[in-house]
Amino acid sequence: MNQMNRRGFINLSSLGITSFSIPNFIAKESTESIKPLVASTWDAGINANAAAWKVLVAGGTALDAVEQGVMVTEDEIGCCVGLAANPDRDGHVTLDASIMDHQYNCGSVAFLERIKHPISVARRVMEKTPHVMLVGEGAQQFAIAEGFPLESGALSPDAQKAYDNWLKTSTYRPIINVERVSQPHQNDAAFAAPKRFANGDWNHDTIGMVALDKFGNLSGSCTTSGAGFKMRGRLGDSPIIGAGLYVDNEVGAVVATGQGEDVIRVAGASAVVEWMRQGKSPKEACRLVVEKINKIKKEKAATIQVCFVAINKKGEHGAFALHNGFNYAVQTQEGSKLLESSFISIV
Ligand code: SD4
Repeated sequence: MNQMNRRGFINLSSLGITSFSIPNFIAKESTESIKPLVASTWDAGINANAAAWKVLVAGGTALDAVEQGVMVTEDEIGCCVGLAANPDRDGHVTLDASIMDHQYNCGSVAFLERIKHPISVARRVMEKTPHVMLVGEGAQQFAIAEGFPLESGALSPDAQKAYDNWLKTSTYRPIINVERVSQPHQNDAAFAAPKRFANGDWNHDTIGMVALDKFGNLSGSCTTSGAGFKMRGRLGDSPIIGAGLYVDNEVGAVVATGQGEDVIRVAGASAVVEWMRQGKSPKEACRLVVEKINKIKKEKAATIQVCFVAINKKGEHGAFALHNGFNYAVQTQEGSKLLESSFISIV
């Protein structure tokens, strides 16, 4: 958290303010009502949406779209999702992913090593096992049995560099998605590592995607390396159904990104869906849950980022974040766009 962020952070809840108007220049979310539609977290979502869109315009299902979409990001070299990501503090890349369809079917994997496409393993868990979640060695064994190749486990050259740098201080400060990479902390190796993500510009490690297909069905997916230099065995919200991802085909689909621990404690994605069930727009629903996290975290909210992206059955989309800097990608028949999310803090 840089000085600007600290000074600029306004804890509205502590002032007793629970609603406020969003300046027009950041309130860009649309209320268009169309399908198909796909929306993803962050700018990596542009490429991921393009792959999902191919599935959707060909008349495919939202489930296929959200799997194939995020696979693009899992494959991207130099991206923070997938095997090229930063390792945990013991030097291993461990991946989490989840997927959910329009019939409350869901699958997830967590603490998965050396497998390139965790999202596809999550889908196999959903479709081929009586379980929802497989973790660690068991998840890897299942993946191998399903024909997924076991990759080398070596860090990518950039991740190796970042890890070597981090080892100089081994400072563990799980601050996710707050720092702009172009303004890294001086003398803080924990923040130096994300500089390598020159294309993404932000310290984030996740892609979440939600889609509505031409049949009017919703699905969602989420895949992540979690948090760079995390404790070995740490899981965030992304593989936890109801926290990082939730889909209720009667209502809407939601994904989260940011500090997973704080998304888990409010069952974030599920909570956003419930607000939409009560008639809130996707953006309003996201805002209400972000505000709850803000209220719970008090002054500590200044040190974390939490963001939600939501779509509803009508094809409306929206997002809300604790802090400035979150964007999300949307593709519809009108084209592809990157939208800035509204947020609570002013930085
Ligand atoms: C986690 N929510 O593991 C993920 C991290 C994230 O961009 O979203 N990074 O907590």
